[in-house]
Amino acid sequence: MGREISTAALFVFLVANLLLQSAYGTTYTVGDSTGWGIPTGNDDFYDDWADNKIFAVGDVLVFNFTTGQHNVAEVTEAAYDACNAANTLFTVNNGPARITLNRTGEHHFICAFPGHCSAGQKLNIEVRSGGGTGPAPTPRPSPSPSPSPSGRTYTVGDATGWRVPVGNDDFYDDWNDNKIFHVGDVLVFNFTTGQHNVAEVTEADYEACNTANPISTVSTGPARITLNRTGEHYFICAIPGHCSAGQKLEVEVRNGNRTGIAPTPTPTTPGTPSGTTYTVGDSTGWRVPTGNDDFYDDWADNKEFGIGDVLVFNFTNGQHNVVEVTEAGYDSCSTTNAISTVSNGPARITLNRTGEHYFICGFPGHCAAGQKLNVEVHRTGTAPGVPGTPGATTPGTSGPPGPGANSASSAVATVSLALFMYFSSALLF
Ligand SMILES: *[C@@H]1O[C@H](CO)[C@@H](O)[C@H](O)[C@H]1NC(C)=O
Ligand SMILES: *[C@@H]1O[C@H](CO)[C@@H](O)[C@H](O)[C@H]1NC(C)=O
Ligand SMILES: *[C@@H]1O[C@H](CO)[C@@H](O)[C@H](O)[C@H]1NC(C)=O
Ligand SMILES: *[C@@H]1O[C@H](CO)[C@@H](O)[C@H](O)[C@H]1NC(C)=O
Ligand SMILES: *[C@@H]1O[C@H](CO)[C@@H](O)[C@H](O)[C@H]1NC(C)=O
Ligand SMILES: *[C@@H]1O[C@H](CO)[C@@H](O)[C@H](O)[C@H]1NC(C)=O
Ligand SMILES: CC(=O)N[C@H]1CO[C@H](CO)[C@@H](O)[C@@H]1O
Repeated sequence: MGREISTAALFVFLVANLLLQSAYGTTYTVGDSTGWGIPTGNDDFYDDWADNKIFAVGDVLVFNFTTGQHNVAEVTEAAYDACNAANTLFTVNNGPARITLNRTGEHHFICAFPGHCSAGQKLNIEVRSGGGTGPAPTPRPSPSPSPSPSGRTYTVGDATGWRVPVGNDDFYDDWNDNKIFHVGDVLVFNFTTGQHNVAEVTEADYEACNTANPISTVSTGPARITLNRTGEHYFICAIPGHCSAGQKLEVEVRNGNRTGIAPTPTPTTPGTPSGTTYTVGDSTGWRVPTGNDDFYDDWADNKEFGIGDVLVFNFTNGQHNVVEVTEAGYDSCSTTNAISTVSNGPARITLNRTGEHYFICGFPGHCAAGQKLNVEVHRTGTAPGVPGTPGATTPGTSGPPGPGANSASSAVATVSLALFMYFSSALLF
């Protein structure tokens, strides 16, 4: 049964894929002969490149770069604007990278190598629903259904950035003095990662420069912090000695909002059922297990995961990270084609799709020593009494290992996507 389904599914997929490729997929080499690198003399090089092009679902972008010198990461709009590579949607490390445009709307790509994005190695494109390179029948659709609250952005300390002030302990007080902050505004703390960080703390901890119980800490600079609530906010650098030397900022955020900003700027993801939160490894957290290579397998063993559930990987920044990888990457402890990487702990990862999920630590040797987790997510949440359909995602054992080792569920998912893309494109004619 399983073999019949996956064979039939594979056939349909191949046919659909052929039709798709022959009819629609245009391949673009990003930057044409320049390829994907830091542009020289023109920060807007990739904007200019994209300017006169119309992209459609099924088109392929080729990012041509030398492996190890650049990479390509898809990021959110906010991360694109800030050149923040900390939470990419996915990263491809091997060039040339072929990326198929699977969905409509804005796509934001950056090079995640330090400094590259801010020097202009970034690309923002809009993808239409289909029709490839044919004449464009419709005007550009409105970019995004979710209105991005456009608060004012302040760089804390202006050109000085976020560091221990010299000669004036009240430097950040002075900076802040004549400013009025509103909900939706963004503070950019510009600092060198590893030399400073920014922690939000309570008033008492601010006064005492106590770094022990921060409300939140961002270790990757520049850090963009959206002011989400009214009232006083207290920020310090949690590196020893920095706060008491004046690297601290207190701001008051007002109730009012700027013209055109919705009162509640950042609603939670719509349609996501509130799930169960699991701390991976419980009190052990996420680290190289000692004495039991199967520690994380054992941890996951008696648990049922559903869409909307959250995995918290608790680890110390710089000592571990968490990388979602393919089954092959998991088996071989390779991050070469990572789906996503989170470098800041504790990392909260929402389980967005059914099927198998593979997480490893990307630090050398950690995965091989057992810092890896494989979970299966069922369609339904973890509400008691709702049966899952475990047979649908059991990896096939009938075929030989190798290129066909995809699970039946991912084949079906791929076919569904291919058919959806094919039929929705066909409807245009
Ligand atoms: C990528 O760039 C290299 C070096 O410029 C070139 O030789 C190669 O043909 C390019 N590949 C693609 C797919 O454009
Ligand atoms: C597009 O979909 C395919 C098949 O699901 C997937 O392998 C690929 O990573 C997707 N590409 C992007 C850019 O999401
Ligand atoms: C952060 O500081 C560096 C070095 O001073 C500067 O080059 C960069 O433009 C600043 N970034 C932002 C976002 O202000
Ligand atoms: C603002 O709200 C968003 C969404 O709830 C959250 O992810 C973010 O961390 C919040 N920022 C701050 C500074 O609290
Ligand atoms: C993460 O681990 C640290 C150190 O073991 C602990 O103090 C903290 O409470 C843990 N955080 C979470 C979210 O579990
Ligand atoms: C889940 O979906 C949200 C919103 O699309 C995205 O920001 C997040 O990265 C996704 N998480 C995973 C693990 O794919
Ligand atoms: C809470 C609040 O002041 N909301 C206002 C935000 O701005 C919009 C547009 O100016 C007003 O309509 C809201 O009343």
